[in-house]
Amino acid sequence: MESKYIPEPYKIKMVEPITLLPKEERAERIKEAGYNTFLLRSKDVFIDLLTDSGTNAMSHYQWAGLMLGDEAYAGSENWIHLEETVKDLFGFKYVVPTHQGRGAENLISLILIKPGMHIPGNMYFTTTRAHMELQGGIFVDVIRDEAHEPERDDIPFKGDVDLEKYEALIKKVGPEKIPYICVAVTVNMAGGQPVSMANLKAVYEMSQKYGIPVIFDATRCVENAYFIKKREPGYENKTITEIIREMFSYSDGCTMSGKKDGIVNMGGFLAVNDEDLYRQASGLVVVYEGMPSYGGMTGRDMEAFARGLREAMDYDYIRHRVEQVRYLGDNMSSLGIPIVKPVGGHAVFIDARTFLPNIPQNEFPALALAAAIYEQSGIRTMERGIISAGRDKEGKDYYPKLELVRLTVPRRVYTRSHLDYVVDSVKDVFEKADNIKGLEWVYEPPVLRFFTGRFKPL
Ligand code: PLI
Repeated sequence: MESKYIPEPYKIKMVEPITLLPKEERAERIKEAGYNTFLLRSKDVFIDLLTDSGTNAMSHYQWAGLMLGDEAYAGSENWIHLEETVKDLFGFKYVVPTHQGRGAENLISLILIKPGMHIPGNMYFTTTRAHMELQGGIFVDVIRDEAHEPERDDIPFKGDVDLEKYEALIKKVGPEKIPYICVAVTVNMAGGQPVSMANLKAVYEMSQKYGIPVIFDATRCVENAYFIKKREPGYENKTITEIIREMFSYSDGCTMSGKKDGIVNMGGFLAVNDEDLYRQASGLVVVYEGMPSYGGMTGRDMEAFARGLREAMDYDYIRHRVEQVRYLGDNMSSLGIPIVKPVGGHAVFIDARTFLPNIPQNEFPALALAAAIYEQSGIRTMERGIISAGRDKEGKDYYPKLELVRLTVPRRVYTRSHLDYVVDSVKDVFEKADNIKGLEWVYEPPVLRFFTGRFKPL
């Protein structure tokens, strides 16, 4: 049965042509890219589902805002607008701008993490954990167990922190060895799964008991708020803005990549309530990002970001965004294609272990599948499995339970017919899955290896 589709709550006034290369050329391009979809040229991609990061379409109101860019080195009006917007929407006292999310992750890690400290979180994210480890920190996964089971679709908030795991860590290492807990709303690597309000509240209460700050990764917080409205009793009549306000009242600060739920192409921030933390971050931002009144963003970027954050709170917008992703997932699932369930907020994740049962994890089934999907259809997707997980301090590969291919839907970019083409194309690959071979390394970079690593078929 076909899933219901909500019409786009926008009309198109500017277009960007896309082309589907002939099949032989696609095979050549992916080979040249070392079978890594990150290394394809954008012009060779027909439908780009690599990421929803910075790939959003801005509204006419945001584009109009670009013309109001105040490019002063200090004290830009657009910064004041962005700062006021963040304080108003999220309720924090202090905001430090950064060029994107990882700039904010760098600042908080530099300030709070000392070598040997443990940082609990609801599943790792690549850049977040990399910054923790660069400061000598040890990331500890405290997400509920079911988040690692792609088939489990009976859990509405698969991103929740497991409070027992969290408390066990506190008791084991001592609260003084935990600089903060990082709570991602939603959880990207678990398939875009949300965290419930009840869990956010409980995590905050436990953290306060032990004197541990709670830092949210707010990157996809609006999608999380939508899921709370839809799935958590008591929130059905609340606005997205009210839900966001309550969510962040259970935290001491956040990092945010504006490139996702900020509906912009570039931008980020760190927001906190503690004045001393703010002073330290303002000192460091000058070294790594730029003045505390731009942090690596242009004035026009900041204006678009402030406007994008407000637009993201609109119910019609966020409903279409999340339901569009669900439409893609439901239609793939109804054909028997194994995906992570329930479908998350920003992407459909194919379970590559089930799709390609004959390829062992150390032969990179998820990347092999991503390469095959490109070759079949010109659609670009992303590996989220063993390659993304990287190696530990001893140089051993992490073996994540989830070996996934992410089909990430950019905001306000593609229409229903694009998504239907995606479903048809993945179905074609699924029917010929036996022909897909595993891969081996040709070049492995030392950090964040998935971005630039190169491979060849076995
Ligand atoms: O790409 P940045 O530096 O603006 O943000 C880093 C970042 C932090 N947290 C989370 C949950 C992310 O998803 C994230 C970036 N995500 C990317 C690039 C993605 O493709 O999912």
